[in-house]
Amino acid sequence: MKKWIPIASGLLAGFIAATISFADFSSNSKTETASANNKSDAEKVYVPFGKKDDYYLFASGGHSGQMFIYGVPSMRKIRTIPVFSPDSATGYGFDEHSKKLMGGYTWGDLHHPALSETKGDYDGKWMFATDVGNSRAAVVDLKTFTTKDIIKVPNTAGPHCAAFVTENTEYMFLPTRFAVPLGQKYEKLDDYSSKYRGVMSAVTFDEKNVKLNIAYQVALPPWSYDLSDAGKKSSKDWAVMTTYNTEEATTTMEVKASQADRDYIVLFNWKELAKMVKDGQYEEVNGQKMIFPEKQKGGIYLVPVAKSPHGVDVTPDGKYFIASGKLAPAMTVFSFEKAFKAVQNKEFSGERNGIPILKYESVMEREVNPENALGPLHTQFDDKGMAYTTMFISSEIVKWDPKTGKTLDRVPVQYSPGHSVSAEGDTVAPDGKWLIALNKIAKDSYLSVGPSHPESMQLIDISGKMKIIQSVPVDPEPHYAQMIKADKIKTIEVYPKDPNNKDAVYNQKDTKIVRKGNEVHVYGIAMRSRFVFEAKAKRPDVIEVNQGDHVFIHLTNIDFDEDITHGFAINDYDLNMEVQPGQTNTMEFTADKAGTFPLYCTNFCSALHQEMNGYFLVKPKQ
Ligand code: K7E
Ligand code: CUA
Repeated sequence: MKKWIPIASGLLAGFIAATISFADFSSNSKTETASANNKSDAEKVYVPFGKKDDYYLFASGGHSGQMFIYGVPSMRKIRTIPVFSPDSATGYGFDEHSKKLMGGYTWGDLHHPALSETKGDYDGKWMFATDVGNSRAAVVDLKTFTTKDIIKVPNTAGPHCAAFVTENTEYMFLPTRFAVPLGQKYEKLDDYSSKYRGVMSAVTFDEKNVKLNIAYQVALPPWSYDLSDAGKKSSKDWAVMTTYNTEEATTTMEVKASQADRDYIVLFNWKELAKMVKDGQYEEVNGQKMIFPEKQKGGIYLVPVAKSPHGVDVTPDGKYFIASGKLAPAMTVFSFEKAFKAVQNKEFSGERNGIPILKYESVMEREVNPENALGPLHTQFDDKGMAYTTMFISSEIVKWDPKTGKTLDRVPVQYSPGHSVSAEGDTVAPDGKWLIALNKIAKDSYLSVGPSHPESMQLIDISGKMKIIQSVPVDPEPHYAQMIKADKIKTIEVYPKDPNNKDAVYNQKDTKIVRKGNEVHVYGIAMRSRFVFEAKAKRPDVIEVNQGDHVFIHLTNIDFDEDITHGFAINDYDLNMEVQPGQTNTMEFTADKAGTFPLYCTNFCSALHQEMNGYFLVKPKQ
């Protein structure tokens, strides 16, 4: 293995320069090459054809705006779920429903997928995610693996610090990475400290109506909120989030936001905040209920932490939260119990922006500093409560005991892991068995595809001494992932008939083309291997409109057979959508181009798929 020092990250370059003198990077090069190198390793990841994987892995697609589904342990990629970006394969972002969901945006930056939980355990029903790029939140239905709702989160810019759900999915919290003036109106950067805010949104999910809602927001100081986690068991009413740039720098952040020796973890009691809102202790800001901690006191505290922290993770037993300082080579274990006592006894060392600061010594349990481990970012847990922390700079995973701070094991990864994910890792009862390192750099790992390489995911067997047994490339960018037992997810085979859907047509004889002025509504059917738009017409598979008409094509797939999906594309009209078995979907557009345009099924559905086409005729304006 080559010696490798990650100098690509601007954020960390200064730190590397400062620490290079004592960093022993050669320790990695002495370690055996971390690859699967014998038959028994290969057998562990081999899932023979016909057999299925034990776990689903939901990997964030970062700035692809999508989510990727893998099977574990085979690490076979199964599917892409488009969430915040359009996807021409499925027509996501082209059909009416998804176009509306996208809200006019064409990309997203999805960092942290979060499965819904019941009693602190993944329940396999829903998946949540947020978009750092365009400040949105989304929910994916795991019966169909499709995005069901997206909301724009006002007053915020870049909800990176999310989504992490509370024990029974009461809330997910969306604190933002970037501070902006409320409503993102123009304010001078010289007025940053007085006019800018970092806002935390508490989002609820209405399962019955499949709707996300913003319950309330908190106008926090103008700092960057980075990662959060919800409490568990005895700490279940609480949540924690890391924050950096408490220096309130407005330029050259990489230097100026790293000056203070300490930043903070924000510790808050969401039940108390909800009660404040119920009691009317908030102000209305751009339609949102906003708590201002300097005026509406209580429920929020600051815990000092080593400078520029990144991840914060609550242990499965809910007793501790562990912060990782990306610029300090240490993990800090804090005790919830100690924090509650410190709150009760008002053991404060001061306050900032009206938020009391708890005394560091009153809350800190221990500082953990594994030898030569650099750049700790995120921590996961196994079935015995042991912690696994990714080391971005020294490119390794360190296993350690939160109760003693003792280092137990370490394994080099290729290279620069951000997060890692363990099986059922964010629940009150992780499975152990597997850990996957989500690496930022994969050079040397796969066939070269030019100057830029994919990211990588390395599967690590953690049942004994940690060992990498598989490595797969992954598209940008796996920030975080969650791994859930496969049998918890119950997908449907076909969409059931929906008698209340006015756009659905289930019988060929009911197909019709309805004209109202310059609006044309097509109620059509897709079936193996033809389209029927109007059964009684001379050519049932042809749609004819006038130039300038506003066209709605409602299409129902009446093949109630698992996996018989049809597509619907109009040549040169830049339009494509899919209809899954039993599904009705609508495409809306203006027929502004006159001419003759073939329409066809894009999803290979039968031996006569190539015959599944027709014409879209647009009569020119006189
Ligand atoms: Cu560390 Cu966005 Cu969770 Cu990437 S974040 S690594
Ligand atoms: Cu329907 Cu191809």
